Amino acid sequence: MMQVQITTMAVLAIVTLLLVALSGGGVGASGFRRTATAGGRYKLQSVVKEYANKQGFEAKLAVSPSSGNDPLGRDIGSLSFIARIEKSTRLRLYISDAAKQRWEVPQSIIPRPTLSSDLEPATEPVLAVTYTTQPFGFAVTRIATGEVLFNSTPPADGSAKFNPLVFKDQYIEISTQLPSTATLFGLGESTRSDGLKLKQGRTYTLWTTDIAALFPDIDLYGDWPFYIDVREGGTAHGVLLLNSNGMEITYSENSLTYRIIGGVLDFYFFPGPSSLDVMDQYTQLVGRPAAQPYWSLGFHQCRWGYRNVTVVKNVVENFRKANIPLDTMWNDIDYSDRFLDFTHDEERFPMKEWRGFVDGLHANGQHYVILIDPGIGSAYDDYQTYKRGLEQDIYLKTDDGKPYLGQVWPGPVVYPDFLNPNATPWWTNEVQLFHDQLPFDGLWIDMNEVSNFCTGTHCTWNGTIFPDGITSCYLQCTDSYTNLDEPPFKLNHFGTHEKLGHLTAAMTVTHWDGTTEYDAHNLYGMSEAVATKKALTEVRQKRPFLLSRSTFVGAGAHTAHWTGDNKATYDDLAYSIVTVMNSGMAGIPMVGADICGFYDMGTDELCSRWIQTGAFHPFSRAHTIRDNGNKELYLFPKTTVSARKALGLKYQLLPYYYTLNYYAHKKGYPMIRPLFFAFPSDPETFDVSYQFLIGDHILVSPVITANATTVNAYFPKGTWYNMFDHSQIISKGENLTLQAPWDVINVHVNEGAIIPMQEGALTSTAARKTPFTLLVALPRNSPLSSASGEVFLDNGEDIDMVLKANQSTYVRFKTAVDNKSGTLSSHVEHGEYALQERWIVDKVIVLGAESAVSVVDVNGKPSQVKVMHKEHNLEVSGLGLAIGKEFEISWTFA
Ligand code: MIG
Repeated sequence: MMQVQITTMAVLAIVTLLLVALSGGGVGASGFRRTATAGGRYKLQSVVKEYANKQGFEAKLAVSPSSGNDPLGRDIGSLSFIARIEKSTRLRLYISDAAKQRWEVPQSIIPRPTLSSDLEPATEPVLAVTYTTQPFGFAVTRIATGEVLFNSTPPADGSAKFNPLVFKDQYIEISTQLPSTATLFGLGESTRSDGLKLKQGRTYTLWTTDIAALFPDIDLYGDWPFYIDVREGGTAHGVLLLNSNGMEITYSENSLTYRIIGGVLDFYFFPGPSSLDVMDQYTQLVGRPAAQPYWSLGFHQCRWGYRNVTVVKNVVENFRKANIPLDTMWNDIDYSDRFLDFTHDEERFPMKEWRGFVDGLHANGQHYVILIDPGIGSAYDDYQTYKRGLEQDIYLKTDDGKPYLGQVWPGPVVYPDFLNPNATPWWTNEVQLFHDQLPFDGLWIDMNEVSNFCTGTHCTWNGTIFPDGITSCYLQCTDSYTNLDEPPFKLNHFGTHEKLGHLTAAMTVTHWDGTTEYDAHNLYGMSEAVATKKALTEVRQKRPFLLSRSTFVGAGAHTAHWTGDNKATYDDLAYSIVTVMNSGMAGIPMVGADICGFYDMGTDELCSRWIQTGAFHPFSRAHTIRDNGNKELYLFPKTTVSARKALGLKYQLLPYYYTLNYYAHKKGYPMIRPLFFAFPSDPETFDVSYQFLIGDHILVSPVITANATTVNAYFPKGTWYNMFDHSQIISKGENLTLQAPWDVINVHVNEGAIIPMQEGALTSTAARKTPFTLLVALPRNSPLSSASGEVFLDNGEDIDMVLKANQSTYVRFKTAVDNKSGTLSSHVEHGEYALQERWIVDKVIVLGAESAVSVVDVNGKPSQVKVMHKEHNLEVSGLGLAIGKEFEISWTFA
């Protein structure tokens, strides 16, 4: 048996040592062992190519012994195994049929290096790969520590039970050993009944499904085959399986098993070592999250059932009267004529009045978003969008070459094939034609799993026009199911092992190039998002905003996301906190839940709690189903109070959120983060599911139970200050009970942070023009301390979000304090833009300033600023300093 590794010589020594240590027959601490296990199906036959600089190799695997034709199909006889160090921080391991090209995620969906792309010049790799020849298995090791991160060979001591690699046409199985020191996060999308970290004994089904998000623990709208593994001590790595086929991933004791119904094994390993590093490395491959326009971080109001322009006008007016911020008004399908995309009902939404309304929103610095569905109504001769699509030949087809017929709101529909390169120009033209009439600011793409009210392979329509609101199937379907609809391995689809084509396009339906829905199903929403982002950018020539229900890994590069159809219950409120963090970890950081619940009315108290939480999610939108009565925030007295408070703070924090948006775009960092992201060496944080961090520094501890007046919350070690009253908590790293009567949301900033804030306002457009306050948080009772923070400023809607002269400004703030004095200074990059916008820093609040202050100098000179010292807070106001120009404020303690 042979062990090979593909790294530099220095590394070779370390790895060899590791293997030698294990070859004595014992099981290493890492669980890696060389002994062959019976029942292995593949052996490594030969290494056929080694890349220069030990950057990888290609090998042939041969089936041995074959399992024959078992119920899951025949083993593929010969496989290629390719290992490539694509970068020092990215290891790719690829296994596929050696004889035949199999389905892979198209480059148009995730552009990335191919297997024959040139490798980047060799640098010190962080990860090494080793393999066993028979049964074939591979292991990925962190070179610096020798820790094994992934190991597909079953341990001989039986400490984990799984098969070595199985590779058939419609069934691939691969597992990894996991030590007890591993904690896993990710693998979505699903609503989680049991919190954030993955739980042993659970199976995660990845198949995009139109099912209400209120049902936990089953396949949901998105497909995110990516996890982060944080090991004891806090070192993180990420594992992506880039495969769009349906799969189930089972987390068992000491192992994780993938069962995949097609495609290839295309693993990418990202070494971290921090979770933010993992996000950086992962989004560098799948796509950096899209820059979001400034206004999209404000509050959004939506509902299904805003029947006419007057109603929506009144809602906007009522928000103003209630003094609750509102940036963006939405319309669901209600505006459309017969539910057809890019049409409007002239009676209820007369174009002149409707356009006047949208112009009015714009004049007031507000925005407007409308919904479209992918199902293109095919029942009407006068529907030009449908006809133009037919002419362009861009619909999904059945095997007889006809457009595949499904049914959604407009009745019979056909579905655009967004993988077809001709679909995007057609779609862009439709967006353009409608935008020419009504200048909407964003698009909401719903139902793109893709949803179908019928199940069938070949469906026809008998000409009856359906009554409004029919969700049962009215088409006649004659079904000829194949092993694509019913593969030998049944996914736990819909939580009931339904056929794969259940309430979606049939699996035999084909795309332009012959690709089947069987392979591409999970990419439908993502492909629509790619096309829609392109269309919106081209049409508006501004930074696009779109919201997609269905997503795939990398969808964050194109779209925002919401957690789907939840319910007005405390459980659903709790679920939303977890799903929002999971979406961020999937690389889709612009995310939120339907505030106050989609189904059911709920209570004032629940809605109050929900806005207290939802206000702080990056995408903050209230939405509800049409069957519900009105439930806008201002209709409930308690909710109104909470909304003013929570959104009031969110709006003050918009510069901080926007800077997080910049980092999400630049580095893939989630805007909302689990606690372990910032406190990885504190293992208590791994179990915190229902609190979240805004960036690294602001902790939100929401109430998620009825009738509560307190909340139990975990505070990592350090000093934390309440964002509303600046009261302090000094935590040893402990669970604390905080006061939380109905109108209180606990939001705390931790030591070491400088938070850029502005004054609140009823729109982000107005808030953006106000003076800045810098909130500095220092540890209590520590004579020497420091804090830092930053702000990114641009006009909030340029297509590119980059640091560039005259277009944007980046400022870093630093505070250093000893027991006699303190300074706050700024370092400015490209200040011209901020100077031109005349932004000023007017106030500095230092939390944790132990004594009163005798002198304040600004830029080295005594100044006439107003100074207040109360308990541990120092407040300096009347500064009037241009944020675009470097400054230094210093003070001496009395
Ligand atoms: O079949 O457009 O999740 O937010 O209000 C329901 C109507 C279709 C589902 C979305 C929901 C939206 C609704 N849509």
